[in-house]
Amino acid sequence: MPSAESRVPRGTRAEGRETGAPNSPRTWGLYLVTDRHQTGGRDLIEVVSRALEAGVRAVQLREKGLDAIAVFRLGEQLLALTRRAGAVLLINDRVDVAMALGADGVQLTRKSLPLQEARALLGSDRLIGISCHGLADVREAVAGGADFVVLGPIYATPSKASYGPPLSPELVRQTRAICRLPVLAIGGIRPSLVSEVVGAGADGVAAISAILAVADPGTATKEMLAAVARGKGIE
Ligand code: TZP
Repeated sequence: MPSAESRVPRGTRAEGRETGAPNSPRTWGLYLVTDRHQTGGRDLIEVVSRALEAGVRAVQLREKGLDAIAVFRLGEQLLALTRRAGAVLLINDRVDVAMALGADGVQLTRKSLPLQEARALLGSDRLIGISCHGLADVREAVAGGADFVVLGPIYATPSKASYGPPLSPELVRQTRAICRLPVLAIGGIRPSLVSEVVGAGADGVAAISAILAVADPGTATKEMLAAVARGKGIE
């Protein structure tokens, strides 16, 4: 079996975290989050591969309600695709699955292992993103040594009713003021809303339905990436 090092593409881990290197969360632009229920009956792997071909550089495997073995099997397939595309794969919540796969990191939520425990298991080379729903979460993520935060839901989203009403782009601004980590805005993000969150200080966006639920995930990916680049004044 190849070593963990040989399975990780160059520039995807610690060295890219804070420097703005190619696979730093600061430069991902779009962080694609999976949800097998939102593909309109299409195969999830197929839809994600369209997005990767269109330029997605970071994918989060977030499949609620699956056993560890099912998440692991999906992760194996996605890891092969992300490696080929030079993208990173993070696993939602399951530190054990991320380690078993040799994935690039985890996305932790309030219900996950505490950040310090996850870091002790994963080491400094793997990315740890924290899902934040307010400034208290952000402060905790910063203090705990997270690599980046995903903040939301910023706008109303059909994908996640459980976190209550949308938070607003103003929270992105407040987060930027207290947090030097890369910040990705999530929740109801569409290309037309990107300039608002990037203008408020987000380094990029995360999305499910805008990519997975549309007829053409490749074109949607390109539009989202272009919107982020425009918002950041890169194009
Ligand atoms: N966390 C906050 S909102 C959300 C998650 C996982 C769902 C985002 O889905 P969509 O379809 O991009 O609004």
